Amino acid sequence: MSKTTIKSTLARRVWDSRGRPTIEVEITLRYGAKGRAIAPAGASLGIGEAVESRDGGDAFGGLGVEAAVATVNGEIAKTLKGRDAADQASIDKLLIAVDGTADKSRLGGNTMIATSMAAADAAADAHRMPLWQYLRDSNGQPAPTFLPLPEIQIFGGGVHAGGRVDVQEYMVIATGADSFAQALDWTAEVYRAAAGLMADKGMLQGVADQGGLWPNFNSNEEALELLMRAIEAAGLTPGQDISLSLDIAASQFGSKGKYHLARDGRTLDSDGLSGLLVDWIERYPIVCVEDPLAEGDKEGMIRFTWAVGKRVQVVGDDFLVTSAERIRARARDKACNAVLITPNQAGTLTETLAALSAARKAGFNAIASARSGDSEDVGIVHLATGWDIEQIKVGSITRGERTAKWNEGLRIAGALAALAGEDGNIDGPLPPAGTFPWGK
Ligand code: 2PG
Ligand code: MG
Repeated sequence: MSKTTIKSTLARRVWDSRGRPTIEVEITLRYGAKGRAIAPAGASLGIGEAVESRDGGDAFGGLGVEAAVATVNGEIAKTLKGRDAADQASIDKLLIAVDGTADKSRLGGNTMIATSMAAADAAADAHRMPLWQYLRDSNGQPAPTFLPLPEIQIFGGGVHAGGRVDVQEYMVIATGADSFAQALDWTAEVYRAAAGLMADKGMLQGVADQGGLWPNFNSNEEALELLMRAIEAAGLTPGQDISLSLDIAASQFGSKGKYHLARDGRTLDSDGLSGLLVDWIERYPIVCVEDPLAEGDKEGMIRFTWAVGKRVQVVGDDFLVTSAERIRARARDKACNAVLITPNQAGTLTETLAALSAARKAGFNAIASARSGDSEDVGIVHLATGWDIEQIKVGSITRGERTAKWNEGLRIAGALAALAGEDGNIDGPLPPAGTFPWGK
């Protein structure tokens, strides 16, 4: 028996940011240390993601998690009792074995990721450390030297905004910022300026799923134009201080050969969509494009990456689904050059870390990501910092489930400074020069 021996595992049904049920798992260890985690949920799902356990039926549109809660309180609690929460690989291996499916559909990816993360959180608590620090310490690594560079949504779109525009996320990256805190400051000014410009035109109509402004635009490109004006109105220089990033989430409006841009009233083939995006990249300071083509359009992804991959991050989200195997295969094909690391797509922490290692071997940059249906859980910020992930994406700079993460980043920045004897940058240093294609 050690201080990280699992005594009990308990699940409860809680709520996510879309007002949908989700599962929280709480693990208690032998001498009272506790950890917990809440599963997030995506709206734009990749085909290869771990499958969620949802009850079906009438209640909550079929999205209930009673079965998942019962599984944790019964089968999983029994399996984990007496196991070592500090041995993450064994805990996750057990969960995978008990599930027994290739897509995690028996226990549910939501059930598994909440359990897996809760175990890590409990082990950290037993060591009286925040999770980011425990992740380092347990591997004998020194304290992190940077926080992830934020990628922050200004306009929502796609399935996060009822299809009002086709592009799913219009984001900014503070490519000129000197610190994590400054990146947030600048982005908050851009968000405020964008809201002001929208209000002046009578276009301000609330927010989308992740707190980005509602995309009340007449074309997909109009959002880019307004974003440029907002950056300038905030007194910042587009392309220097602040650059643009898009999540096209192309699988949501098309597949190989046929992409229907409803807002623009046109249908493009793979090269047509690629060409449109390359044109935008030439005319706007876009440094990052996620899922530019559909997850099944590998040839299109290869051609797009060949065209812009030297200067732009081509990020696989639905295209890679945080799978080590897919990252390896698609890196060989040169079908993208960066990866979104989204733990609930993988289903366990160990598999998420394996995906990150595969990305490192492939020379890909990584972006830790929350989901569009999220909660006050801040685990993703701890993983990003503890694992040296160089970027993070958790939605906009509004709404509690988003600010919970940014604010936790600020706390971690303070903790890193304290560890460095207060001499460090209390605003949170960012990854070193040479990390990103844009130079800083
Ligand atoms: C994405 C994510 C997060 P969702 O596509 O990148 O923004 O959205 O959680 O709906 O898959
Ligand atoms: Mg995405």
